[in-house]
Amino acid sequence: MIDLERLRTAVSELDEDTVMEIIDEIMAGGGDEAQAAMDVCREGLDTVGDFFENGEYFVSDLIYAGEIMTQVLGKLKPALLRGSGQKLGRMILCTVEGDLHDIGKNIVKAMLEAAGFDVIDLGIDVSPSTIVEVAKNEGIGIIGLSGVLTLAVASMKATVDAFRDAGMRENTRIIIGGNPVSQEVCESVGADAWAINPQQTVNTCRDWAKNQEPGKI
Ligand code: B12
Repeated sequence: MIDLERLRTAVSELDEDTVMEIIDEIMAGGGDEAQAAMDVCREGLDTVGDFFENGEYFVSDLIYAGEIMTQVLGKLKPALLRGSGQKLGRMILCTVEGDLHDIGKNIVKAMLEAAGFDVIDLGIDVSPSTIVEVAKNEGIGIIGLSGVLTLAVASMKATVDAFRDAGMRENTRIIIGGNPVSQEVCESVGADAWAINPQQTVNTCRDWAKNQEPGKI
């Protein structure tokens, strides 16, 4: 039995050796706890954020936490990617303009790929015009926007507005996610849905992909 509490503490204490030891143990045991481990690591990162806010940790610690999580995702990915074998089509995913955080986006990407999406990952700090342009050129109707900074909310709104200004809003489904996102934010931004949990993200996008009218999105 994997000690997930120990994993949570190890992430919050930036104890890389213990984190990797537990992750290796999970993968050696078949990877069944991979999703639970990701959830616990996310909680550990929340504590890292709290320590940063209290002044106990510095930007260098945030960078180190990011490196640890990137390694964790790399190791757990084969287990997270055990997919359904379905093909759900293509969608765009990125972190919005002004925001460089991509750990959450990369987790969501792994889960969407596992579910059967072909994810066009535009990366971080992506401008509204770039997202609209790729959606238009590639004929993509499902867009996932990630952001963890408070300022990401304004970028998400600018992106939704850019789709409307381009006359593409009606044929586009937009889901937003990340730390500052809530039902209230979703409504103020004008997105179609929001999620904090990758599984909920997958369920919403899967519903959209299955219900889309051929040629419409
Ligand atoms: C690691 C980290 C960094 C790393 C990021 C490395 C990387 N490659 O991403 C680095 C060092 C680069 C960094 C930089 C900064 N950071 Co920082 N960072 C963090 C930290 C500790 C963890 C973030 C994280 O990865 N969480 C774990 C992931 C898994 O969670 P998540 O992103 O929320 O994703 C989940 C869900 O939200 C959802 N989801 C995510 N994306 C999507 C997308 C869709 C479509 C959907 C549906 C769902 C979804 O699914 C994911 C899985 O469950 C947070 C603290 C925190 N509590 O979040 C601070 C935090 C976000 N950072 C903060 C700050 C202040 C900064 C800096 C300004 C610091 C500085 N002075 O330079 C810079 C900003 C740089 C920029 N312009 O973006 C603040 C933000 C404050 C604010 N309210 O705006 C936080 C909250 C810390 C704090 N408490 O003060 N940071």
